[in-house]
Amino acid sequence: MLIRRPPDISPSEITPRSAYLRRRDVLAGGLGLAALAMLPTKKAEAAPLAATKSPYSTDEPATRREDATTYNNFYEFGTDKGDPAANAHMLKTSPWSVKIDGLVAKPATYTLEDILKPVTLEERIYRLRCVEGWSMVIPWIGFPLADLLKRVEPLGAARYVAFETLVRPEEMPAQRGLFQPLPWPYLEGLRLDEAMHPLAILATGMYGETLPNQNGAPLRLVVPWKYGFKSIKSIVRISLVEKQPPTTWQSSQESEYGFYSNVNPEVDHPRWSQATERRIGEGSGLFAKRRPTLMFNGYGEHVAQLYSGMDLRANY
Ligand SMILES: Nc1nc2c(c(=O)[nH]1)N[C@H]1C(S)=C(S)[C@@H](COP(=O)(O)O)O[C@H]1N2
Ligand SMILES: [Mo]
Repeated sequence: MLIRRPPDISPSEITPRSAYLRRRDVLAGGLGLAALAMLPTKKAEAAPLAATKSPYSTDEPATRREDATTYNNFYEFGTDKGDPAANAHMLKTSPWSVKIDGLVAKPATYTLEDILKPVTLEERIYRLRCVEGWSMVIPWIGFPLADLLKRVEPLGAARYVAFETLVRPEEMPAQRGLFQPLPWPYLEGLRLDEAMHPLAILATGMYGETLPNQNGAPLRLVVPWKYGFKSIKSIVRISLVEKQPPTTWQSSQESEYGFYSNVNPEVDHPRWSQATERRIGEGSGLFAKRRPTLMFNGYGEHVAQLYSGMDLRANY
């Protein structure tokens, strides 16, 4: 038998934590509780990912991993913050492929391994600001979205990038319920120059390990200067297009969520202010400390020039 060292093992062969936990259940059934008690109690998290440090990282302290993996928005698994952590183990993330099509010279359907082979993974510690008024600091592991887009060679007519999450009702409970919180598939989009910006990454990991399903495994977008909902999870399709593509939140509530969705403390959501935010882990309820929300979530020195001359009230 061929014994392979870790660098030869492809990401899809690494046992996800959910599969590990299911295996524990099987073991518990077969061996009885006494035997289970003797199994190592240390949780086998997904394998560590090697990543280089990035100058784009914030030096703010990271949110506790426990909070970032149990307080989530991933409506395919339910609308409560705890639903994704409770249900996302049902999602089968391997094998995984992403179709890249539209206005490109080299359309392709890449497996996750194809996508990761040529890239250098970096750790990017970014603030994530949800439109609901809370924020986190998450050490992502990923690579620039631009690296993947360049591989398929966008044509001159391409002006926008459309992203799609999978539709798999057997594995995503909110896609089969009577109450469907959103239309599926979940859709997002960026202007091509936003997508090519070095701050926009595709993440495959966080906290030094492969992404937990509830955070968007195996591949999710992270656009740190925009409200969290732009950072679409579990991506299966990326299309380069000429016209501004529809996005899920815009089509479900046009007056509340625009295409740009840049973090902007000066433009209120119609039902609440966007001037401040609560950092998850810094108290709750009446005692929650509120921080001022920063323009472009604090990334203005890098991205403000993308919007020079634009009215950011009209293009919210
Ligand atoms: N497919 C999909 N992607 C999604 C969402 C979703 O419901 N479905 N929620 C978005 C919202 S509103 C936020 S704030 C972030 C949350 O990311 P996190 O749970 O990793 O913190 O994911 C975004 N990506
Ligand atoms: Mo959000």
